[in-house]
Parts: sequence; structure tokens; C-alpha cells
Amino acid sequence: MPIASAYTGYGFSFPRSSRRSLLKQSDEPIETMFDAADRKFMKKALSLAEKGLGMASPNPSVGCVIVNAGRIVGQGRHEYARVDHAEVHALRQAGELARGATAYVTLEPCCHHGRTPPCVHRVIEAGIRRVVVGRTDPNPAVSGRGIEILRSAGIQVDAGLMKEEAGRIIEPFACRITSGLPLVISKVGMSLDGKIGTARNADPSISSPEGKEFGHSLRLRTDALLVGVGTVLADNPLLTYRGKLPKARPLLRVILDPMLQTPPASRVFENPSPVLVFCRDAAPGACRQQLEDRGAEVVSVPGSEDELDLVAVLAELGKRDVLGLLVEGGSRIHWAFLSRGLVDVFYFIIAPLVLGGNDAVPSVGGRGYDSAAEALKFRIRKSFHVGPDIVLEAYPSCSRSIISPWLSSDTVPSGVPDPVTSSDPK
Ligand code: AOF
Ligand code: ZN
Repeated sequence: MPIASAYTGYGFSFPRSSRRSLLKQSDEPIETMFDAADRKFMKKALSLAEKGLGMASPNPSVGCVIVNAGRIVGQGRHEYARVDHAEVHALRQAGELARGATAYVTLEPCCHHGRTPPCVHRVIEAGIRRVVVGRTDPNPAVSGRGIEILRSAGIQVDAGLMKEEAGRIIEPFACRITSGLPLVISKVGMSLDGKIGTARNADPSISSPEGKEFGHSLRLRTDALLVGVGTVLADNPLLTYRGKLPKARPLLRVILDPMLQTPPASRVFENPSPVLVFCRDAAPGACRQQLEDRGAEVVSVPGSEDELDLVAVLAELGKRDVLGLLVEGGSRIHWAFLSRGLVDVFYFIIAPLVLGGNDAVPSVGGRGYDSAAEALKFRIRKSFHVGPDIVLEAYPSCSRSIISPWLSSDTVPSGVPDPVTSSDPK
């Protein structure tokens, strides 16, 4: 039986080909439409959105710049706590200078009533003449209609400028709003030979300080961080966000712990960020009580003594408005997510050292595949240095990301499970 069909209780799965056409956006850019000035101002709008990456969830981070006669007259970004959308902040700053100006927005202006009224009406009323959009809004309540409304009001709209960069900023939001499940970002800090621990030391501190800082930039982009109980027992980690940019929403620490072996004295309980422990129904009630007494929330899902139903876990996190989930391991957990086709992007942070050892801990454990032909295939979207380490940003063929390199491909390898998508987007 294909793995995906085992989970139909949580929604439905649909073939990869139809998923790809669903995710394809209608804002294919015509590059000649944009000049150097357009690129410069969209870059500015993108950097506003990037700096606010930790401030917008559960909404997308959006940046907006208003330009009149070649000069920036207003700029803004969306922060969830401040309610107003990016365009509203920028238009307020521009005042009368918005008349006849061009607005650069990383995301299509909204046309629906949510916590705020539609931005398109504000843009029209302000007298904006041209709107340059990075990416259409994947929210089904908007999804191209914002652009249509602006065009029918006589505004010139040019969409798709720096679409990749604009897509990366809203990658978790897009996944959650279209599927009900968070974007799953896996991360491993490993040696050149793919090890994360030695036979005698479970946490040999492999990544450089810059590699660790990059790890925190992933914690900034995500709402929850997940580890298996093995990692808690072996490393006793804090699992907090300690990066440079501000983060408004506290990182939800998620522990997969079928039999509730998490020690109540663990360091995860020593700080105010929330802890959510997933276990199976049959887990001992006394342990549950002890963890709840330490402030954890304990939720049971179907599963065995070794393994919990990961789709049930993702569905529960999606219900809690978790847009991005960072899976930090250990090796069994990485295999569990990968082998079920549930990883959307994998960051390998590779330190220039070799640990060796027959009994060293591999980055990905489990049963493994029997041949290269069967193995899960990846495309490397980017590779870059962070200090002495190298980061590979790798997208598996099962990725649901709106910027997955597989979306532009018609040849998806066979034998890889399709991820399951919830039928209820809220
Ligand atoms: C924009 N500009 O800056 C953002 C947008 O409940 P609300 O009113 O805050 O609406 C949230 C939705 O608006 C969100 O799901 C997404 O579709 C869009 N976000 N739109 O025009 C912005 N953050
Ligand atoms: Zn809006």
C-alpha cells in the first residue's frame, strides 16, 4: 500500500502533478517589464519584509515601498501585533505624495476583510498609478483577485518581480494556508562524513559559531521546533531562539515522546517558551501529570511505542497556526520525516571535519534505502558558506514549497511517497 493512502483519515492526498499545477502562480514575470530602478525598490521592499520575518506570524511578512519621481516617500512592513498591513503603513507615511506614485509590494495587496479592511481600496483611494508585485497571495481569499481589482480601477499592475525572493519570505505561510499543514524544514549540523555524534559523545558540538547562528536564523523563520525524546535525553538542550533579529511569537518546543520519557528536570522547562509533548494514548498517566506540572502541554496521537503518526502531529500543529516547523532531529526523527515524504526543505550545515567511526551517529538513521535508485532525490537550490561551514539548501522531490525547484520540472522520480495534504485549510 502506498504510504500516503494510510493517512486518509486526516485529509486527502493528491497526485504530485496536480499539486504542481495548484502551486504554480499566475504571475509569471516578463523580465523586460522591469528596469534597474524597479529592481532597486523591490529589493528595498524585500529587505523590509526580511527584517520583519520574526514579527508577522501567523500572517506573512510583507514589505512595501512607495516611490514618487524616483524618490522613496513611504515605506512599511507588516507586523502582526501592529495589525495594519505593509501598504497601510507606507501609504500613511507617503500622505499626499502617494498620488501618481508607484507602490512596490512583496505580496499582492489583499482584497478581503480579515482583521483589517482590504488594502486594494486604500491603494486606489491614495491615487497610486502603478503597483509592482513580488508574488501573488496564495491565500485562497485573495489569490490574484487583489491584482484584478487594482487593474479594473485603472492601475497598472506588474507582477512577478523577484518572485523567488518574495516566495522564500512567505514559504511557510503559503504551505500552511493552502494545505492546513506547516512547511517542514529539516536541519542537521554534521561533519563532512555525515555524522552528528560519536560513539562516546552524543553532542560533540560540530557546527562553527556561524553555523549555529544560521541555525538560529531558521528558528527565526519558524513557529515551532521539533526534536525526538532521544535528543532531549542525550543532549538536554534548551531549544530556544537566540538570534539577532527580534521574534514576536515564542518558539513552540515540540517533543515527540511516545512513552513520555522526558525527564521533568529537563532544561527545556527552564525558560518561558511553551513546550508541547506528543505521546501515544497508552503513555503512563503519572508521567503526563509530572510534565504538565512543569508547564508542558501533553497531547496524545495514534502511534506505536517507537513511532507516532507524524501526519497527526502536523495536523495538530497546523490547527495551532504553526506556519513553519523546524525539525532538528535526531537521526531517527530525520529518517521518520524523510521516509514518509514529509520534508519540504532540508538544510545540511556541513563543518569541515571528519569524525569517522563505525559506531558514530549518522545524520539520518532508520532503516535506510536499499539502493540509490530507491533513495529520496533532492535538488540543491543554494549552497553557501557560513564561516568555515557550508550550507546546502536541498529540496526533496516531495517538497510542497512554492519555491521548490521540482515545480518547474516535469520529471519527478518514482517511488517517493506523496505527502498528505489536509482538506481543511483553517
Ligand atoms: C497585504 N499586506 O502586509 C499582509 C497581507 O487578518 P488580516 O486583515 O491581517 O489579513 C491577513 C491576510 O492578509 C493574510 O492571510 C494574507 O493573505 C494577507 N496578508 N496582505 O495586502 C500585508 N500581511
Ligand atoms: Zn492587506
